Amino acid sequence: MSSAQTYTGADIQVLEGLDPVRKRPGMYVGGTGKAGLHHLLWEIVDNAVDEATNGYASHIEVTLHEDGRSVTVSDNGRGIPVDVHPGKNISALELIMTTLHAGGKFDQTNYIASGGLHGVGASVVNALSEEMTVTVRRDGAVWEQRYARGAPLAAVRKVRENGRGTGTAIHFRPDPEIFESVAFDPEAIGQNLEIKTYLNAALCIVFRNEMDGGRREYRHEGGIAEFLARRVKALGGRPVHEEPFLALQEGMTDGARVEVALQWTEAPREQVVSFVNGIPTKEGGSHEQGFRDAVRSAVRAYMETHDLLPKNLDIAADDIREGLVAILNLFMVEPQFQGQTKEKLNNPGARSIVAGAMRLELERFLNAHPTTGEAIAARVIQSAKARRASRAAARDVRRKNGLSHRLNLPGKLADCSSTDPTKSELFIVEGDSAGGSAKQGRDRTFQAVLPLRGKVLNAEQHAASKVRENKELSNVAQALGCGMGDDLDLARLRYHKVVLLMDADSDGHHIATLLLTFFYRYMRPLITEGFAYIAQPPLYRLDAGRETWWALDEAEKDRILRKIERQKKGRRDILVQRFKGLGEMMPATLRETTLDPEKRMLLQVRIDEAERLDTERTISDLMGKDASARFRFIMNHAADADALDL
Ligand code: 0RA
Repeated sequence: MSSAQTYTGADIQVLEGLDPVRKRPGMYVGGTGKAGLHHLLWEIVDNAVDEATNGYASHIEVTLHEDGRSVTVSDNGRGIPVDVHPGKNISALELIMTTLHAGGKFDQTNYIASGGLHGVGASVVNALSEEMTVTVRRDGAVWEQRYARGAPLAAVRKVRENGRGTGTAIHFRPDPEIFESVAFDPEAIGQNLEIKTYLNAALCIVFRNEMDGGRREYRHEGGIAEFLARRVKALGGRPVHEEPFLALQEGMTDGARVEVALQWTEAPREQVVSFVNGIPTKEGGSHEQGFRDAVRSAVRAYMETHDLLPKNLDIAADDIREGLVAILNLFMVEPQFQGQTKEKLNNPGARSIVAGAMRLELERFLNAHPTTGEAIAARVIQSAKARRASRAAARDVRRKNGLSHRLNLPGKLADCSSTDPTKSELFIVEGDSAGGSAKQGRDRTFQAVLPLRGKVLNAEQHAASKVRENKELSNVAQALGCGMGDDLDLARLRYHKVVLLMDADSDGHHIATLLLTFFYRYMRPLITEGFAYIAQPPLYRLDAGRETWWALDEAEKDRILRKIERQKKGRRDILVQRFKGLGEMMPATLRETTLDPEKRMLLQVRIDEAERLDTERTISDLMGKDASARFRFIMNHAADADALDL
């Protein structure tokens, strides 16, 4: 391998100019929305992190400036070379910043670049920035070059002699002509930076937010083991064994490196968080396949050798993975990404690299820790049994449905007469008295009402078998008719609008959150396909003369009051009434304000697939704090959707 000293500007191959980037930005950064904007930053951060991963830098600073739309990333690495390219007569820095693909792939022996979307190079960020300034400390001096929309404003200039140390600082301001919004999200930046420090245990990243004067320092010496512990805690599932499995395999084919941390929990599903070269692969890919291969065959082999496989119980791959929480990080050269957001690894070889690196290690670990091995085997058997039970129950339902599709509906459901799901609506209502109002106020030809009374289980904190046993949730599932989990079949969904109608108080918020958590975990397509809604019953009624107004909240009530006062000059004859709950509302009022499609306003619950991982985190993190915080999350997402049925 050539050493740092032998690197010169001549090593950089010139490929092409930056015009294509500005013409088709989406091709390079995956879009011109919020995600694309942030990819610019991840690209620059990844270059600095690469410098750290390769052992040349230990400290990175990211500053979000006061305007909220420009950023500086600095590191104490070797500094981007500034020497002049002999044939070209321009400096290496300028070539790197103004030439497509010259970001580091020019010579693998010199510099292993991070790959994929983030490997497009700093030049892409430059092309899509209104303004960029690179400052390099190197060769005993400080150098600088400035650019506008990718074009240098002047040659590289020496700012100062006697610069101490080495490093690179890149300041850029994304181009509002390219991006729909240029406002960076401090929350997203902080999360992304923190993950980098889990994946590089030696790395320290400081994040300064000049918008609010905040300063965060991220450093996680425990690396991915610490990351795993945090994921397990956030998911709220108790671990079924104490010691996590940790593995690091280096020096494989093509210099690949695989790092894994995993632990089984009581949580009702699997969560693998995977990365390639420290870059999140939210859509999975071949490395995750290799990981799953290894887990499946290691656990199976262990259970076979120790005679832990029950007779007459068929163990599926899904049973082995239920409750598994894992972090997987693969380092490899030239990763290829594909998929919707270019976040899926596509190199076929990665599957066997990861499987080969992990399988024997995991089996050895299980054999060396019998208590752990047995606890894991017991967890696998538990989920196989639960799956068998729910299959049987589903078969039962289908059989009964064959006789009469109404036979198996919950007794409390007041169904509608329409059997056309596209025209039918189900209102899930809290409490019998609100249920009564809704039943009287509805249009029974197409609106059904299901009152809930008992406790709705938190689907986040209980195993699948417990969730299925919960009376209220199984009533909901039966009314919907579409099954759940593995057996979900949206074609059987009986209502294409599933509307949560809850009181506007904290209990109501709590129940809405629990129901949405249940949908999210067991009937996710109900949300992603846009069938879930939240009704908005009014909190206030205002009467003045013969006119009536409804207000959803305090702020709207005040707005209406001001309006009436302006018109009528004085508030003497205004009657303001606050509803304590839905049960207190007259059926006709409920119909007029909340049920009637001509007059109501429903919020559609929607979760962007691109935000899925964030949502996972948010749901898990929030299901333990106070109800109002949870509801804010739900409403924020609901409010992202366009208001329907205006
Ligand atoms: C090309 C070659 C060398 C270093 C870098 C690029 C480099 C890039 C970035 C981007 C952010 N921080 C960076 N630090 C370094 C090797 C230079 C040498 O051989 O000294």
